[in-house]
Amino acid sequence: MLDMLTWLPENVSTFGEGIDEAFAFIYWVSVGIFFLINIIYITFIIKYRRRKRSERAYYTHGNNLLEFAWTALPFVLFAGIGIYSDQIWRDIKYAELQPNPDVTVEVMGQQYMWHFRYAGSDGVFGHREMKFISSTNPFGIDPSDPNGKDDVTLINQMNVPINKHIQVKLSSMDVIHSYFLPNMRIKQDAVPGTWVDVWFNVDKTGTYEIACAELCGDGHYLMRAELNAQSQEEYDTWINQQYEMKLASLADPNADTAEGTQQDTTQTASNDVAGGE
Ligand SMILES: [Cu+2]
Repeated sequence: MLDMLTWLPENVSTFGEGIDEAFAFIYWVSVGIFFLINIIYITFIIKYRRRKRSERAYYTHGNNLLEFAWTALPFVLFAGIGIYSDQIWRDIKYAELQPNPDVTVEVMGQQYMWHFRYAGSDGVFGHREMKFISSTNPFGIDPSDPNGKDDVTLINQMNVPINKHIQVKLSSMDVIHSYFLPNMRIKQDAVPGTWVDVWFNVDKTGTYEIACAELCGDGHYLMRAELNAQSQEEYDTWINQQYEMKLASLADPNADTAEGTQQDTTQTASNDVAGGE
């Protein structure tokens, strides 16, 4: 019952082990201190109880050695945890230490869905600006930039190849959301008006949950997407299909648009995930 660590979802991230070790270390230190404090507490209640009705309370002005000890010990403990976890944290969070990306995906949070954007077949993201953001243009892609025309956008579905450095550029178009990938050991706030870089590297194919971890309104619980981690071949096939659908929709704007089709399949897929739990 004590071992809540088994509640953690499967780790499929290359840096997840470090996070889990730090988590376990802090968890067991807390469990140890919890029992230590309660044992001392109960012992003292019994040992120093009033035995006779006539017994008077006795006051002390403290003990310098004791006070020094219970100030110094937590200081050493917290400073130690800080130094230890920074070794893990820096590789994940420090922008200048992030590895060169193999794939870059832009992620935009919106009440209550996630938008994903891939550079088009030209490999270049079209210029974007906050002022162009609208319900039909969640990333604010500049309509006058030809590079943006073929960019692929998806709702609630993100595909990535395994064993590759995935760079996520994260933002929000309304309120603060939090991009949470439990299996990747990633949780990062998405803040309107600013872009934050996040990276991960999945080492196992599969479908994983993407959730919003910041209470963002009454539909917060609906804000889920899925991450499909694929082999490089599968991913290449998938992204090429996306390029083709996008180019087809550009050539014939009246045809059933690629985006519409993607939305439909995504909807079915997320229902399956939700129903399976
Ligand atoms: Cu949200």
